[in-house]
Amino acid sequence: MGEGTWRRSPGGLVTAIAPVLQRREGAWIGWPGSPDERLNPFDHDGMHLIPVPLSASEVELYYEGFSNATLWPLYHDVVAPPVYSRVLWDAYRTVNERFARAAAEEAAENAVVWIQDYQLQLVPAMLRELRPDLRIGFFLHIPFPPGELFYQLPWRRELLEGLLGADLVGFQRPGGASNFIRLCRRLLGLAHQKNEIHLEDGRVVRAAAFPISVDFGEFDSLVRQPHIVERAKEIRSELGDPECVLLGVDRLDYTKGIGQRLKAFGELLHEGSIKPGEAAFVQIATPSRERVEEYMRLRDSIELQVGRINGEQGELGMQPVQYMHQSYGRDELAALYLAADVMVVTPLRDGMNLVAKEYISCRHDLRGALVLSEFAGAADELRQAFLANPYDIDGLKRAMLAAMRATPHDLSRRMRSMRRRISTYDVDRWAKEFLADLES
Ligand code: GDG
Repeated sequence: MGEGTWRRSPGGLVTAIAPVLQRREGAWIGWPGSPDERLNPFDHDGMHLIPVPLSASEVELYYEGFSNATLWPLYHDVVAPPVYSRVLWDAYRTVNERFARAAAEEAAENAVVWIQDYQLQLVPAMLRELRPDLRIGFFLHIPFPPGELFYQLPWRRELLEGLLGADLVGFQRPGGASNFIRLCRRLLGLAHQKNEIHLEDGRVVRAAAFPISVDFGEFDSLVRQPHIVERAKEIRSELGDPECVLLGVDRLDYTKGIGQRLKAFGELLHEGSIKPGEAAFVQIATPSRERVEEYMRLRDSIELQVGRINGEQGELGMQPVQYMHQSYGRDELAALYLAADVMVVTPLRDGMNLVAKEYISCRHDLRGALVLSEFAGAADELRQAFLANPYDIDGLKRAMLAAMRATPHDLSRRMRSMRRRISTYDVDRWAKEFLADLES
């Protein structure tokens, strides 16, 4: 494949890791993104990439199956029913083994290997078995569930033992780390002291929170460029220059609470709290995991909901909800953030949520309001957002209205303090702190 044909996959993990890798001289071992493709290692975008192939059936069983139909819903409060299937599990183990072998072959003597996310939870132990000389870190980008949910998993012991192959296991929130430590005690009978888990062979595994962040500087300077400022103005005028632009940006995923925020917005219009033409809601729903059944169902239900709201509350030439099932470039995304008065981030459960932090990074004008779910990891740090429980539609409506009606003085006070936080704890600091802890 030619250099020009590579595209980054959307989503939080890639957004977070790419700048870190570009700044260090590491290699990234990963799946190139299309089935049955065998490629040699290559350099792209300042990164050394080592492709690990997946067959079409592995994409179905390992990626769409065990990763995204079993682990993803289980780890997100079972907001959709997880699929438990031994065939999927076998594929998960096989693919994890392949990644462990690839890392074992690539890593230099005593190198540091940092394994990312729920698709690879068996790799730490498999890799340690092959290469005991390595320093192994693992970071989970999604929530780690409490025992009450994790116990459902037929392979719960195997997953814990897989993670315990690492020297350091990182989570987004302190709650994830303590869930993990407690499970190691209850399920495996392992003792712990504070955040150190003591294994029977004398090894010590640390578990701690490292809240991930964004490249604050990149967004901050991007939105100061004239073409982005211009485009933001253009977006508002294309929307008919409403008083208020509300924005949602998510992968189309059932954990993101897109239906809840649309319901809240629809009710506000219906009951007249928002007047026709006063506000436009732009929902970018990036296509994601389109072959997983729950995602197909979600798409249908969101599109039905959007049609209803527009059909009932719109007028000819004026649709209150602008729904885009498309993927956008960085610049357009930044312009959208800059154009939005209210950013609406309402996941039912989310490891962190980078979109919330990206919005804050873009608002050097100290305008704009963030409505944020209490169930996003980002809510720990962004206390000055308009926090809401997305299951409580009335509460969500109140938060959205409060954000729309807030005074410029209130907004700038909130924004300044949130920007202070994100500019200090950016993605580089996240990586440095994790790696420093791992290497210590
Ligand atoms: C997982 C965890 C955790 C979205 N649409 C487009 C686009 N995006 C980018 C956003 C943002 C990223 O994708 C989404 O990140 P989130 O954090 O919001 O959500 P997940 O994808 O679910 O990420 C999450 C994250 O990992 C990191 O640890 O925060 O909790 O679920 O960066 O900007 N980017 C472009 N076009 C799009 O259309 N270019």
